[in-house]
Amino acid sequence: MALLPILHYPDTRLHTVAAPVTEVNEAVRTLARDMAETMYAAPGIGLAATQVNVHQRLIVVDISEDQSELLVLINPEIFERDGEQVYEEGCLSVPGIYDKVTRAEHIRVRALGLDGKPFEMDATDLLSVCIQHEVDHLDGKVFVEYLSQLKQGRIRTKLAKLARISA
Ligand code: QAP
Ligand code: CO
Repeated sequence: MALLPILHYPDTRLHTVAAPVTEVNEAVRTLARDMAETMYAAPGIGLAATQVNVHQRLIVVDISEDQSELLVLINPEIFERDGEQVYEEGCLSVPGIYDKVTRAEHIRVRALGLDGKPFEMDATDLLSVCIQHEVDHLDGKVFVEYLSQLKQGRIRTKLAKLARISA
């Protein structure tokens, strides 16, 4: 097991579009385990491979209170979206920043599991927000890009200052 370093906005590597996983092998399973460990240690409720500088389509999500409901989605595809909800989002790549984002209320998702087998699932509420947020990372998109240019500028300035202090 290993904790992986997380990229921080505005690192341009967060804008990389991830490539599909071509084979669910031991290396992919190890990556999923290390990502779950990294997410739980933070603690967080979702992490995309992009955030640990691996540009493959893999996300881990666990919205349970007690880290008991890990979901690993490989090559996730959201193929239905209905309704709207607003949720105050955060991101392990944008520490200390939280803001409201409007997304679909209900989604249907197709993905491969750790066994390499395809499955489909429904998600609503927080789980739906979390999956949409993480799939955005795989497409090179960070949640702050839904905010106004003014807010994005302020967030960049704040995180650049923090990065200088911790360097
Ligand atoms: C994405 O985010 C998410 O700023 C996952 O200092 C967030 O796990 C989806 C975190 C909200 C839906 C709703 C953020 C931890 C964790 C921070 C996270 C921080 C420490 C964020
Ligand atoms: Co995020």
